[in-house]
Amino acid sequence: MTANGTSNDAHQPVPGGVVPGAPAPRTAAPARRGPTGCPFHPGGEAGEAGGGPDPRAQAGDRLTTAQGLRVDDTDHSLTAGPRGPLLMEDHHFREKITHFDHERIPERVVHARGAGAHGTFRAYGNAASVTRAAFLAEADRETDVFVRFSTVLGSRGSADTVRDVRGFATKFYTDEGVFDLVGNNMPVFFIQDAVKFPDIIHAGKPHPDREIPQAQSAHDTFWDFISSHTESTHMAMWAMSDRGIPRSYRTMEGFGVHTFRLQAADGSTSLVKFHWKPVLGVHSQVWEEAQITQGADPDFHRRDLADAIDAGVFPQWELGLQVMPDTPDETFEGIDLLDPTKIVPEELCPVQRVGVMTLHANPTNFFAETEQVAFHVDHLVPGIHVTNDPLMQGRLFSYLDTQLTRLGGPNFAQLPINRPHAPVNDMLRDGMHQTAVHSGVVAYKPNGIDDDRPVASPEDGFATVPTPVEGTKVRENPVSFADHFTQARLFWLSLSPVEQAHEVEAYTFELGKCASDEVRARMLASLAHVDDDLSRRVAVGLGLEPPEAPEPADVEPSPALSQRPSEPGRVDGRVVGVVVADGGDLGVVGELRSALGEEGVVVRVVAAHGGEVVSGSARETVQRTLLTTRSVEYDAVVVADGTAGTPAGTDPRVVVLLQEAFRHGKAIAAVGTGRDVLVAAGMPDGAPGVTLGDPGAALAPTLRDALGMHRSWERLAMLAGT
Ligand code: HDE
Repeated sequence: MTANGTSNDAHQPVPGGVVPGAPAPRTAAPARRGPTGCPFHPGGEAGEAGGGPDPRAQAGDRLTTAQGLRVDDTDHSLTAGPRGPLLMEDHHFREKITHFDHERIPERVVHARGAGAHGTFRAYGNAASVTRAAFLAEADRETDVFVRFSTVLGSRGSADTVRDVRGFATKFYTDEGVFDLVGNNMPVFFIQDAVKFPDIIHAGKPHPDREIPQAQSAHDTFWDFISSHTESTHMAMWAMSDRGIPRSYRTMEGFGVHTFRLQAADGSTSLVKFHWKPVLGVHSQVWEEAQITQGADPDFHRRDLADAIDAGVFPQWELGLQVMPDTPDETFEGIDLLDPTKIVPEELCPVQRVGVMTLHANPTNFFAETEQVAFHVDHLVPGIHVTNDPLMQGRLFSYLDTQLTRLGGPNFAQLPINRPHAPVNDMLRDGMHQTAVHSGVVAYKPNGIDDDRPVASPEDGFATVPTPVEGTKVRENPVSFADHFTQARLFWLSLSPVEQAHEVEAYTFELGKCASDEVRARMLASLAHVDDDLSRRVAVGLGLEPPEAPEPADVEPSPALSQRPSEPGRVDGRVVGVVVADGGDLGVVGELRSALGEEGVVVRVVAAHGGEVVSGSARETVQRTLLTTRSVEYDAVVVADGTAGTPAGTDPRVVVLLQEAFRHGKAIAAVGTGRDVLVAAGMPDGAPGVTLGDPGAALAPTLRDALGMHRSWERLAMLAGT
């Protein structure tokens, strides 16, 4: 044990006289205990190293007070007689209620609503030429991660599927310390300077008078801000696109947004943008579906993530790097790499995949892990460095600062979810909620008492890349930050016609919810700078005069920005709902399960009643009734043979289910007389993505491909009139 006390050993007798001048201890320190009374095991915590109960879990099978006192009765307060007043003496009542009164901590000021999961990152090894960060550079090295996905605007209890930006924050517990990649599912940001962050967030949050609307951008203050800060136009285009309403966290891309400076072992540096590429492809809901989901299942994304992990369908993303030369002007192909409202199109600089992340475990306790996890842009490891992007610079201050309030003091790094998986010897001492028991008397440098330990590591510690800094103190943007529309136009022109129609619909909806004529007019003027057709179509929807559009910029579209797949992708965790009835054909359920189950497709039985459906000797357990389900739960709907004329086939809710699935571009199929149910629901004959008549086994390949394309894009095009 060193004098500054880094040992974890329990029951270590402290030898007297080791520290000159310190009083000689007479007794050994007591055995250390976890927060719930379990002893720590030597060499680590119980449950982690040597087995035994996890010291962080509740211990024993008896109800106790926080002091470990067994409780005789927790259902009756101590009163002066059965009808008398409560007595102050009731220690159990006071402790229980006091603790309850303080159960909440402040929610995150942004990104309050989220869900997390544990996993592993495995490096391919090809990043070694770019960074010395071992977790990226060494082939097959595995690093533990915790990821938290989130929305931005809503409160902790708001719905998952609102139109919003999604947070995608990853904590890598590397051997060299924690690295946090605190990104979003969109590659650009609304503002170029962090000093405006409180303004954009105040504008996006509910109006302060009535606290309405919750978790929505469709209101005056948000669009007042966006239309007054034209640098927001590009990001707003992303938020109004299908990216603003993801199908699942599992089908979202992630972006580090800022340009980082990476340094290789030989000292060479590059300017780099981080990307997460979902193995399942990038997919979204459609707007009506997202709205219905907000009511039918506000926990849709949280549930989807947890269910997938529970089912062993582990979500995966590949980490990608766009590597650009570190030139003095920090630009690439004319794009200012310090401007967080700009992307570098993948066609100009390909994304090189350098590793894969697999999420394989749900949190044990939401509060302890997902709520208490503390990310910080400044949690870096050797080989990964920040740049002068003014947004990034501001974030370097904000994340540490916010944790002090949210997690109640400076020791949040000691919370189990935030603990590094590398030795910590920081000489930070005391403070609220100190859980380390530092021994020794030395907590300063230099020191002669403990051989000047701990020592700095000039050879492999984190050393800032020496970059020149010069200039006059000013409050102004670089001139190159002034172009606010070219990349917004690039985004628009890169979308397929269906995606463009969704974009128009989103703007028309959002501005249609604004009461201020001035805001709507200003926003239309902004859109006219992006594209004449876009602003005209939105103006028509709003019933307003389209503004004059300036001469459009000449831009090359980036096909990589479109979400429309060119061929069927993976279908893991996709859900097929099969509507069945007593006495009808139940065989289709098993046929689809055996044909699609191996690829991770979930087949759910939907019927008019709960329990089981029975047909002859066949029976199937019902997973959803027409009362408990809604179309948004399915990626495809099948109506089984023999359903027509039954309570399931004639229930008006089946009509709603099918019509919604139809409008949302989902695959629909009917077997045998199931066709009559489709006809009764008004499905047009021969509509794209609607399959009639095939028995289950023959249906499976068609359904598989349809699920792999995510939607019937032809049907969506037909519905959008494009
Ligand atoms: Fe954040 N952001 N942010 N942000 N951010 C927070 O930190 C902030 C920005 C992002 O799941 C807060 O711990 C400023 C960009 C994510 O716990 C806070 C600016 C990007 C999360 C904060 C930005 C992000 C946060 C609130 C400058 C994408 C959730 C609670 C304009 C690259 C992390 C907290 C989690 C959270 C400040 C801009 C992503 C207040 C000042 C750009 C994913 O510190």
